[in-house]
Amino acid sequence: MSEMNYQEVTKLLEEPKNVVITSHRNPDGDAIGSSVSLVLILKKLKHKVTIVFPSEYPVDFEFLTPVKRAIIFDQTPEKALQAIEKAELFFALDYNALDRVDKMAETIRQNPCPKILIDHHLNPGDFAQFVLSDTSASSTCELMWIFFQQLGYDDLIDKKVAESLYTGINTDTGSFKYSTSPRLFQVCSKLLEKGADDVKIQGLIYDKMEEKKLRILGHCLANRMEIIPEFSTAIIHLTKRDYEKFDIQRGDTEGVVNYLLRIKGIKLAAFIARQPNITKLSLRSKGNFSVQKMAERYFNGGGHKNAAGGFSYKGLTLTLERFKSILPNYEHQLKP
Ligand SMILES: [Mn+2]
Repeated sequence: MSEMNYQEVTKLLEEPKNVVITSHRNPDGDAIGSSVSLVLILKKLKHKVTIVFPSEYPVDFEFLTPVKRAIIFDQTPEKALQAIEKAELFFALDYNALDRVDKMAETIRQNPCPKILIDHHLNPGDFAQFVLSDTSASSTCELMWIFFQQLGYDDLIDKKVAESLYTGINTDTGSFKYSTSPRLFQVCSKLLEKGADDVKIQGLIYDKMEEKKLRILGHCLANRMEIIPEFSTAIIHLTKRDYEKFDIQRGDTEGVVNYLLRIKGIKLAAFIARQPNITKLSLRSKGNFSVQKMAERYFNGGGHKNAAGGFSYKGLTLTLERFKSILPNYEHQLKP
């Protein structure tokens, strides 16, 4: 692995090439924004550019239109692998290791073409010859700006490129709630100078909830929320009847559990819902309390320290009882 050698990269990009851009499984705003910005720039330089994602991207980001032509490995694996085999120059954006691209990894390894990695996660892998890795960066999109500047491509950054980069920065910082820095705001200032319409982009990303989803959220908060102050815990549960009445489909209740953590003093939040054969739990926590351990130990699950999930074969009432009965085991950590 070597650092980014901009002179060599400039040379690589002088002649039109078959370029493949990849990002991680379940591509998010940063993965999509960085990939799209690079497509737009490289097309101006007459390269043939293909985005290959391991799995589908959220339709929410289709306003960055070049993403619609991305090849999705899960949908057309042969097409994806063929594109990677034919690559003369390869980009890995927003991921640090080949295990993030699953079954595409071997084909990527076997293609001897030059590879460029741009990423902000810890421990960048050694599969790329050129690496721009900065864990202090908010996002890969912030690093794309620096990459383009170092290559002298400032003139190629137009409104569309700027809006792609803004999308990744906005989503990876939780709307500028974390991972911010003086440099980030400088970059954003430049993006706005390039014509990025930040208000429009935020509307496109966030203000698109279906009426049904907001009504489900309202029902959860008004009728299904329970607070257990002595254990700093909040619970929302949904019954089988709720699912029928509100015609709740997969994804309709996503994010509901997070609202509980907005309540002052709440350290543990649980969303418990009756599914056809099991009762599912989504757990969230603040600070040091590990819902991962709780999910592993009591609910056949796992995840991360502050976000985990699990299930029980018991019905809703029994699962709720069980959840409440284990809270005293965590009294030290959960007491206000
Ligand atoms: Mn990212």
